Amino acid sequence: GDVGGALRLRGRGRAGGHGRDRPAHGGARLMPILQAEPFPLDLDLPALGLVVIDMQRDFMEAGGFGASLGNDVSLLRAIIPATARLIEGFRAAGLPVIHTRECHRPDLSDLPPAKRNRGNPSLRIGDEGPMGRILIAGEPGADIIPELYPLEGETVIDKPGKGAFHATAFGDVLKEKGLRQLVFAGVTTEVCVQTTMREANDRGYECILAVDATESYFPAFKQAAIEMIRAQGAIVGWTATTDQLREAIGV
Ligand code: TIU
Repeated sequence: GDVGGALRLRGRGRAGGHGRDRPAHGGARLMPILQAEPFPLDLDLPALGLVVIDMQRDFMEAGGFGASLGNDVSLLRAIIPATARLIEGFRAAGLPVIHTRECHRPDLSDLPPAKRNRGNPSLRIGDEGPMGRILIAGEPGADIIPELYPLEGETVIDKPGKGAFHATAFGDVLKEKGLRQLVFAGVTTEVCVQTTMREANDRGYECILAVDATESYFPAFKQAAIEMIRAQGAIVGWTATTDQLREAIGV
């Protein structure tokens, strides 16, 4: 039944509900309201998917790309339980989960020199590290952490950029799945997550950032990203917690 308002019918107070507002199979409603910020959002469950960005060992574990840039990777591990609950919730609701991995071809043909040479990392992309070659497809470090590993049949997008649309099939996959609303989780908030959200927002998707399932190496950057995304009347998108999202999708 209705819990805390999240599953309230749209247009409550009007006579009856109709069409997609009706509960399906006596279960969760197809258009529940997500208690998001900066204001509630009507979800369209058949068009809702979860995008988990780059939860890879290279960003989350010692000896990977994140650490090579001088970051404290332990900060990122705090979001693993919430992210697991979010993924599990989408799976339980029968909604699609799409995973991305930032990585490059072994021959580096999709790695612009400007990206490889950026900054002064201790290990560059393509160099041999303790988890294999840094950010190279097929290497242990480029794979998703075991706690959040994709299920057989879930889409995994390997992407050479920070955004998921650049040089990938991501946009085609979203269209093929009929998605129109995207929940984003993953790392890091202000780099790959925010870039992908902005690209999706420009392509007409309604985007929601799961605030406790995303993290940055810089807490101030995470907070700033959250605030700039939902400012100006959700200029880039909405924000919500894992609990709010799970309630809205009826799990
Ligand atoms: N360095 C950093 O914060 N992030 C990245 O390089 N990639 C992603 O965010 N995935």
